[in-house]
Amino acid sequence: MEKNFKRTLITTALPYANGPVHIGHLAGVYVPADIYARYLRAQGRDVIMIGGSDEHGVPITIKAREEGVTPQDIVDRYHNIIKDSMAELGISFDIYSRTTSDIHRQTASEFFRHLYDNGQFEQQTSMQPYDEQAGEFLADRYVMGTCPHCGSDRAYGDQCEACGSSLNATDLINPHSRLTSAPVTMRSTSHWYLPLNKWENNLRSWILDGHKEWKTNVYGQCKSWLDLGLQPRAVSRDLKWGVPVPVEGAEGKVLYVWFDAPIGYISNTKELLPDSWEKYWKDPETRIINFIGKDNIVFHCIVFPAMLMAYGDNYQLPDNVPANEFLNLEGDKISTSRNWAVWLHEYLRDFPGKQDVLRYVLTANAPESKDNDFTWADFQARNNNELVAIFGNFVNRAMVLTHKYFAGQVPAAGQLLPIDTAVFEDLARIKTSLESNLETFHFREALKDAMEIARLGNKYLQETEPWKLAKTDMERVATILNTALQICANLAVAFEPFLPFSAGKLAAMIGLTNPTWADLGRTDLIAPGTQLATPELLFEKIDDEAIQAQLDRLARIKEENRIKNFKAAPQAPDVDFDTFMKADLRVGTVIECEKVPKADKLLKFLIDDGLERRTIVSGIAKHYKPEDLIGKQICFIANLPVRKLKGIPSQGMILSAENADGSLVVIGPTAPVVPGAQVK
Ligand code: B3M
Ligand code: ZN
Repeated sequence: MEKNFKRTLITTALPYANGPVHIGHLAGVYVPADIYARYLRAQGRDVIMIGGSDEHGVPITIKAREEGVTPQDIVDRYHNIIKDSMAELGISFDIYSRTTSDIHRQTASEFFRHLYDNGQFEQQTSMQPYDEQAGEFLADRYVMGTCPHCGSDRAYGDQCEACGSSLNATDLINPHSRLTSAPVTMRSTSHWYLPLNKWENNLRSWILDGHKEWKTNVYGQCKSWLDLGLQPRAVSRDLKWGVPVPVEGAEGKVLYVWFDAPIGYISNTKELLPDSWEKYWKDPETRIINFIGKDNIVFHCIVFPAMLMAYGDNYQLPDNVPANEFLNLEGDKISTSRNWAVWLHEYLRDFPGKQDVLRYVLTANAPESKDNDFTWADFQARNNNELVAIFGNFVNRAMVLTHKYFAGQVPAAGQLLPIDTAVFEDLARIKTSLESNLETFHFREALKDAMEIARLGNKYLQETEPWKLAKTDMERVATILNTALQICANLAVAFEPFLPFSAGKLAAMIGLTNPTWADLGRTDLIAPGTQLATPELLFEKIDDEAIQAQLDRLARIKEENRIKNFKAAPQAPDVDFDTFMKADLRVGTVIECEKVPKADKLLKFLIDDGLERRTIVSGIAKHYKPEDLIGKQICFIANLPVRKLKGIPSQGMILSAENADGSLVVIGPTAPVVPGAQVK
């Protein structure tokens, strides 16, 4: 439901401070939120954008334990990396704070206490996993055991990473504690629950009747949650890291991370505006927009709104929650634990000064309505074929021609044809579409609109060919270049939300100061006589080597993961010694090696075996070039019956080891031995 509003509060999901941010976070949340905030600011609207790190929760404690440091050390490290890298990317938070701040702890604590005092919680007792040796309750993530679905013995109490099924700690076979390895027992413990069922009707009418305009993925997820019926949800945990439950007798209990984290939006607003924060949260003329990823929908559309309803005091609910789907990387799901990601701080190190290229690619490819894939080939193509070839090229031509014919001064348009108005009719049409896409969170389409302006500019110069008129009609050339430069100025305005660095550079080059959104579409943005700066390229080609370096890095990570995930096969049943000794294992030297025609797996060897030489056929052609094996010493079984492979009698079997990726490595002695040496 559209309403009149005076101000906008933009919130961005608070990233967990247990790792740096990656392109998935950026494409899903921070880049779109930043585009929107910059757009509203350029319009002179009252807007604040709130961000911060989510510094509680179990994964942070696990990481701290693994590294032998405190949870505070972990969050300090990642909070700073995240904060600095997002600032460098130009994400224009009005505040980027953290949930370990005093003001947050107080705010979250007070929020809980207020609900508690007003009887908004139910207390319930349940059986929870417990580690007798450590004397602690165990979060699901701290319980490990055998997966009932796939048999992996490394499943966690919330999920099995081997088969992907989500679990309860009680589903695991032989559950044991990750703290001490002790077997897990069950103990009863009491927690506070928010009865979501009590708010179900309010939530239904607020979302299902009141917000039909929400994105279909968001609306659909809410509807299926509501249709299933809501249950009370625990909002406290037995854990040492978090905001203590502010109730007597609650020692050793903290607020559940998903209870305190969204309150972080409120605390961070308070920290930013100690005197006026309330109008951003409690005035019905404020519009609240939550930018999040799809895995956070239920918390932002159901749980947090129920918390706000339960609190009362005029807290406003979000007007829109434009959640995005996921971005994959080179066809695989991005994963912090598998290091399968492009990390923002590493990108900024590897591509200095190219913030806008990443912003551009992530917007052009934003997973707005379905999961999307980031590939380095696409990154390079979009930079070279779009930013360089269209946007950069147009601006550069306009600049260079003005320097050539008018010594770099913006020419006055000729008398007869003051400005090419047809161009500006196109601009007006683009502006309408651009605005409507921005207002409705269709940032990919909005970016296409902005790019349309650059295409328009290129087409205009291509059709008018001012370089051909220079000898005969300088008045016409003046009109054309004035028009082209006004298009450049429009580009600086239109691109500011998307590519703030390049838009700023462009504005400075053409002497455009403090443009606002209202300037978009104007034909008189830069005055005749304005001196242009020396032309500088807005974008540069990205070469194949830079891309290859990134692909190599990903290939290395894939390899590392393969090794990490390799699980040795279970040991085979015993074989008695005498039987084993019957196998005649020997070392031989490869004299000849060649591919077997019409058999893509087979290599044919001639082996010096210290006797008469023998032929062996082996299925390793996919793993070796024949010439690389000639002269090598290899281990083989000498006394197998002769077997014909592709018609060739093979007199033995060459031994190889199978690597984690299925590749085969031939086995040989670690120092030269005489051909025919027996293996004992
Ligand atoms: N930290 C989950 C996430 O990063 C969580 C978001 C909190 S928003 C209040 O996906
Ligand atoms: Zn499993």
